[in-house]
Amino acid sequence: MSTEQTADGGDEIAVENPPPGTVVQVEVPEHPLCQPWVLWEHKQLEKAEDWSNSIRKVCEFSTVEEFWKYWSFIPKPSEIFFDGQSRKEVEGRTIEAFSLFKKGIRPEWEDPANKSGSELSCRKMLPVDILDLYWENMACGLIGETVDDGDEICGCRVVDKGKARPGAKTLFKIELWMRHDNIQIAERLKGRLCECLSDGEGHSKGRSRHIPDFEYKKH
Ligand code: MGP
Repeated sequence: MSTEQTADGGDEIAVENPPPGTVVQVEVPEHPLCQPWVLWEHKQLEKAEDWSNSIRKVCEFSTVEEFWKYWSFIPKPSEIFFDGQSRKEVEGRTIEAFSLFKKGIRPEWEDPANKSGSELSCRKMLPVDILDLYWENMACGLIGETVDDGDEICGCRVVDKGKARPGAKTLFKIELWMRHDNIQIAERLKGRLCECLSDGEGHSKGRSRHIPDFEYKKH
């Protein structure tokens, strides 16, 4: 028996002298996340409709591979949020926010994990490609546990705050929700979050870097 590396240089696999020309099927174990996460969508509410009706669970995942499998099928904010002309419908629904939360925590203030918590939020007219980048970087930073070194974060949201009438300005909100109302913890997480968000944001001529500025508030 010999061992070979997988194409991505990852885990070694055992190969037991296959005859030449044989297609060898190998099961490479998936890479578990520290904990399972759930992605939610929030549809645009009709007037007087209850907030909790706006929330729908989209998927849950507990490995890196599952995350990317779902992520590549979920619309990017730029594909559906207000772009200065309209919001785009997804299967008859207009989505105005996505939330990514640890499994077991609903993306609402009323959940016991959020009730006495707080949030960092950044409300900005970001170019849509930067919005997509921030959303993906934030998701990866949370599920990869690079932003939080404890269990302070409950989840995050990306919200379309545009007025959704032709000609109106685009406006988006990025939020990080925390378990506690503690400004010192929030400041620490904010530093790491800002670093994480702009990862991969190139400088092109005539375009300055977007510095996300976060405000802290208790729920
Ligand atoms: P928001 O999207 O958090 O925006 O909530 P913000 O910054 O509070 O206000 P705005 O000026 O941008 O509109 C918008 C509205 O959605 C709130 O005023 C609530 O009516 C409702 N809402 C939002 N959240 C996150 C919750 C929640 O967790 N629970 C309930 N019950 N209502 C919520």
